[in-house]
Amino acid sequence: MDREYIGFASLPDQIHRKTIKKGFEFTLMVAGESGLGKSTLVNTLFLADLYQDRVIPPVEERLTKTTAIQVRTADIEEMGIKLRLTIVDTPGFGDALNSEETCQALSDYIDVQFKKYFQDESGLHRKSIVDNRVHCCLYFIPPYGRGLRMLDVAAMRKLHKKVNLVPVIGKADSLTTAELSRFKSQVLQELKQYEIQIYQFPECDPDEDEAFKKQDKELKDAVPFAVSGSCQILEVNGRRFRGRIYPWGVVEVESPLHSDLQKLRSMLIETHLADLRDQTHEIHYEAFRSACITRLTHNLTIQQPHRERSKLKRDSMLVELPDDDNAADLILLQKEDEIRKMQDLLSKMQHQLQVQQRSRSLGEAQLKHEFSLMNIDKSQEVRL
Ligand SMILES: Nc1nc2c(ncn2[C@@H]2O[C@H](COP(=O)(O)OP(=O)(O)OP(=O)(O)O)[C@@H](O)[C@H]2O)c(=O)[nH]1
Ligand SMILES: [Mg+2]
Repeated sequence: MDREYIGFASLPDQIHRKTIKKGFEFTLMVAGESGLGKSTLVNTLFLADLYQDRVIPPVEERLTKTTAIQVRTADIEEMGIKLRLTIVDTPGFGDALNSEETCQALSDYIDVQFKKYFQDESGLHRKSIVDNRVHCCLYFIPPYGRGLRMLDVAAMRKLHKKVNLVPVIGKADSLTTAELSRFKSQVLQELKQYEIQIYQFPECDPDEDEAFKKQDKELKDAVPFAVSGSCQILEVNGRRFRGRIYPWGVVEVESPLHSDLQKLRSMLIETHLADLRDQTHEIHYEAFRSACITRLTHNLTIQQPHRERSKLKRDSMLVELPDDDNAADLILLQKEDEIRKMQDLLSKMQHQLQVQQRSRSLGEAQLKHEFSLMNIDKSQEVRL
């Protein structure tokens, strides 16, 4: 057959088709002070809409206070593309002490998902891993006050190296346009000042068309997204929309004039879903994974010659670890244990081999001795 090409040019298409067939997984977490509208927003943003074809209980306007981490998953299919969306709604905190505890629980949740992925990745069923890693965390900043509170700074710093942190200003309908603009600049400046790493939008490809570039710029300029949520559908002049009624008028939460909700939604689902997933895998998960491997290798090197001393050393290393490395500790100890078991098995096998070899050579020596007693040398033995 006369072929001018090998055929791998179709590889990207094949991979693309395979990924599309398999579908994507995306997990979004919400965090922040109690009563800022986290549960309302995720219901507004995704669940209420995503469930539109399903039979679900009606969403109440007044949601109850979230008291534990709630994980909800929806399988969505749009134009043949499958998306498994998981929302991790979390309890809001009230004071500094409470926020520390809650953030620890959120940090642990993220670590547990990383740990599960790490185990699955090194296991036998690597092809069918379910990716439950948290790909994005919307951190809710209260609209009142003059900027970030220390409580928010501490909470965000606890999470920023583990997850793509996207700051949002909750209940933004309580701010005027001018106040909002000032508040956004203040928040951005303080995020920089306190060295909080928020999700960095990738640079827009210069080859992209002008409309895309414009949309990309608008999204970047909207950070921190000012959002208002509502689970209530209003009807005005025959037009139905999601909104909030006030004595002085109506807030249309999906209108770009009233809230950044639409921008946030398109950033999460339409434009940056793949990048959020990539950054989770390449930056946050990689940091977790390499920390695990470094510690594992370190422990193994010091373990061999002086078991007792290394145990002490390992214990002291554990004491030195920051709190949020607890999950990494667990996985390391588990892996260490497995390796120790394998080493024990190996040394048992080696011992058995040595015994077998010894008994074989002992048998030979015995035979030689008997031959010598019978006055037969080795050459005769061969001839016999
Ligand atoms: N003004 C205004 N009120 C809102 C908005 N979103 C939610 N609310 C109201 O704020 C109250 C609390 O909303 P939730 O969504 O339960 O708040 P949460 O952040 O989940 O609270 P926790 O579960 O305690 O952490 C409810 O009465 C909502 O109707 C908003 O965008 N603007
Ligand atoms: Mg809630």
